[in-house]
Amino acid sequence: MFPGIGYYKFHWNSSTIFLEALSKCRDEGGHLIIINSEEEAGVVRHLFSSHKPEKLLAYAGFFDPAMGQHFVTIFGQPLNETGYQKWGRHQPNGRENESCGYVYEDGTIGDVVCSSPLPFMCEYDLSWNVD
Ligand SMILES: [Ca+2]
Repeated sequence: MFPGIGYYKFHWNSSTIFLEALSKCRDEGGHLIIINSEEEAGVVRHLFSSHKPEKLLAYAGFFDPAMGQHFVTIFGQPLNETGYQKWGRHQPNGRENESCGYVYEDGTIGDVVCSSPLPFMCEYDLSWNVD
């Protein structure tokens, strides 16, 4: 729980493909993390540094559905409207074969092959445990 930002669950020890990560977050009542601010990127950095996973990237809630370098969130919002679009060095670089989004330990984002076994981060609305 990060006051004013949200609830997060870092499945840091998972080796999960993108679609499975997507449905696992949904099953838990949340969604794959979508970063909307520098503060939220700070949460990502914090979660990585406190868990120290073997793999330093985790699936996030955006992808490139047409594989044309037009990234949108899992809710269909263009990535450049989310308030945060800080790509890592040389990212996105996937062209046709890397169309799923991840967050890196430093809070930057990138694209990766959707069948890569990776950790993932879920996010929950702040009202999650209220009602
Ligand atoms: Ca990439």
